[in-house]
Amino acid sequence: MTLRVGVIGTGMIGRDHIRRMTTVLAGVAVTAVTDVDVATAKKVAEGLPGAVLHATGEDLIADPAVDAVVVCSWGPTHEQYVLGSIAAGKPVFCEKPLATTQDACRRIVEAEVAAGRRLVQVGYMRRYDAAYRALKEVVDSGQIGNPLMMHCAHRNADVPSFYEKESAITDTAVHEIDMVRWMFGEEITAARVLIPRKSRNGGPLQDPLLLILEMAGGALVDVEISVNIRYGYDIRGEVVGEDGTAALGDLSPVLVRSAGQAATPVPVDWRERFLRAYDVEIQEWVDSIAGGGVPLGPSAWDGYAAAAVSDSGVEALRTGTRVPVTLAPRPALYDAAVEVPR
Ligand code: NAD
Ligand code: ISE
Repeated sequence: MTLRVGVIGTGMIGRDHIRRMTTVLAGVAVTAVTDVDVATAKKVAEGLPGAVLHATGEDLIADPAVDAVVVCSWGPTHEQYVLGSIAAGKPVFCEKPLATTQDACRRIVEAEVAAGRRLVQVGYMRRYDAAYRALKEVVDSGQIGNPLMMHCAHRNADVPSFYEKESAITDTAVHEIDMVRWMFGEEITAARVLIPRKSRNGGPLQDPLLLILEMAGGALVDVEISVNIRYGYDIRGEVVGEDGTAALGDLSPVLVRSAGQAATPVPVDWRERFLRAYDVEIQEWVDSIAGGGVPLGPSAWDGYAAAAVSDSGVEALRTGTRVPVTLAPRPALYDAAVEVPR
């Protein structure tokens, strides 16, 4: 059986997910698209034989030829489309963040709990990345002892002009926020932000930033967020345990020795670095919901928990203080939701 998917938002990641669903993955077809940028959506639809171009996301969700929805529009529009999909009883894969505030994510969690079944998956793709999965296996094996700290770096060569000061937390570090909840299997309890000297490449942004996260079990996580580092897209992570350390390995399969230098290519952007992770993520989503199953990846609860930490991070950035994270009680629908079944 082929899962018929409608895609809302045909921007950068929308087009990338359409490409993988139509040319890389199995058991899925894109049957409908929409975007407020009608010209782009029309062009995308023309390249998809049989696909319908809808005027609105609501029309796409209601289309009987759409079994499941993929939301790739801007963050502030996610809530309305995820709630619309839940109301229609259709599975929905929503790119991160689930919504831009924890209150909006709460409303999604409440709607899903009222519906009585898991319909939502959030696009936190690092859980599907081979390097992160290998790192988690080492941590879980106990080989390096109890994990005490994690050092992370999230570096973008540059960011779009609409990227704001808070985006460093809400749009960028939110990946680390989700990843460490999964890596450590526990919640984050407080956030702080330290502000170093400003990069001349950062324009109006405060760039870089250092986000410090406190884990429920006492471990500390530091995240360097540099979004105008120019040299490429570089994602780093090292867990420090009692008896050893474990880090994400070198990412390029090739090391070139030439003209007196040994060099490894650095990915240009997230599309290149996480290419395979996105493929695995969407294929596992398709396989999990085909035939009426439930999505097994990052849940609406995970989206809510990440947004709550992100809200604390934004407040810490604004106030320069340590800001605790307060989570609502987790509904039973999400028991064991921090762990991704493998
Ligand atoms: P983009 O600006 O390239 O594309 C977003 C598209 O959404 C645009 O074409 C815009 O016209 C459309 N849009 C805006 N409002 C809409 C509405 N109400 N209805 C329909 N379409 C609407 O942005 P992008 O980089 O593709 O990011 C989109 C989403 O994906 C964001 O939430 C972003 O955080 C997320 N993202 C995730 C990753 C990842 O690594 N998982 C990477 C990049 C982007
Ligand atoms: C973008 O939206 C992503 O999600 C990328 O993975 C991240 O590296 C980038 O900073 C975000 O703007």
